[in-house]
Amino acid sequence: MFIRNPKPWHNERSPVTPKRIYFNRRHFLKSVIGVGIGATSLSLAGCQTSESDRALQKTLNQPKISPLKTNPNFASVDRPITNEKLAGSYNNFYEFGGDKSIWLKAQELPTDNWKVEVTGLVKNPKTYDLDDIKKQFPIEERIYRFRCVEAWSMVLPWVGFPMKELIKAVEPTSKAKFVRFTSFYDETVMPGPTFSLGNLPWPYTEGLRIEEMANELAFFAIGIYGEELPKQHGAPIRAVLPWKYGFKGAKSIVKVEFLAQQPATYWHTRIPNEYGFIANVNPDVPHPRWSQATEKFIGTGPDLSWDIKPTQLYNGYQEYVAHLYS
Ligand SMILES: Nc1nc2c(c(=O)[nH]1)N[C@H]1C(S)=C(S)[C@@H](COP(=O)(O)O)O[C@H]1N2
Ligand SMILES: [Mo]
Repeated sequence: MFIRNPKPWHNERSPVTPKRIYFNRRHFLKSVIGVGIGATSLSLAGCQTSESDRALQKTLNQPKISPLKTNPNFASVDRPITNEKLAGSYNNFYEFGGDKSIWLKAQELPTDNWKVEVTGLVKNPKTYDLDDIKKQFPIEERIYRFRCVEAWSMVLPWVGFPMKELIKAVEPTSKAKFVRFTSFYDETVMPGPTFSLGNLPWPYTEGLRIEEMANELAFFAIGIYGEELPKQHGAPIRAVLPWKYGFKGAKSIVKVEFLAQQPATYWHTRIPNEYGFIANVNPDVPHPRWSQATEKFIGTGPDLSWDIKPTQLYNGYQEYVAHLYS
């Protein structure tokens, strides 16, 4: 029911839809998350539960992660946490399509018996399953700002563990200078965008310099809103890098490789002049097709309006990461 006819703007070469278009989708979003928002809204109070809303809610009902401890250093930010239904119905996951409404299609992602292979230039290569991960690493909640390169933002409560804990466990050798994350890919369940983006270099890959990965902020998420990750958010494990644009945070990771050279990554390979490898949030570096000086903090009101906020350098996380780039 969320299928739209291809429009000329679908041909834009972007991990993303041009913002003037997708911010006109408020009515669509409203129809999907009407009930969650309606609870706090006079105009929508007591409104009917639609079938799509129930289907969405079902995708968001995941096993609780417990015990759940919030890291006191990341217990809040300067703005409220984004509505769960908005965050779970406004996603980028190009394997399942080129628009924001992939949440239903993403339910095809097969997550049973998930394995993450950690390999490359490390002393202790290991293939982890989800139980290993939950047992071996200190799982905690962190509230992070989230900034997409498309100039919208949210605040999301992730559950997971710092990437530096994985570094400690596998011990990269002195030759390891970079890490590459590879997302799950299976074209039989992942149709990709319906519009043409040219030859896409699947699987989705992203990467970091080792010092970036060892930073306090770099995080592997296995949950959100206190529960295991819904598929549309990149179940069962994805990267979260709050000082970088959202596309750096690869979803549904199956492989983590430690490398000597900077790896080719998905968007950088596809459109190098628009999506860099470093991709730190920076108000002074415009995207070639739009400014990054401000952002739309979405889902701030009962009608899914947004606040325009000035973009912060490193998304407000200067104290943690500025030294990496001096
Ligand atoms: N495998 C994969 N990971 C991905 C993407 C994608 O298309 N495929 N999109 C990225 C982009 S552009 C963003 S903004 C975030 C969105 O995460 P969310 O949908 O959980 O908010 O995921 C990132 N990780
Ligand atoms: Mo993004």
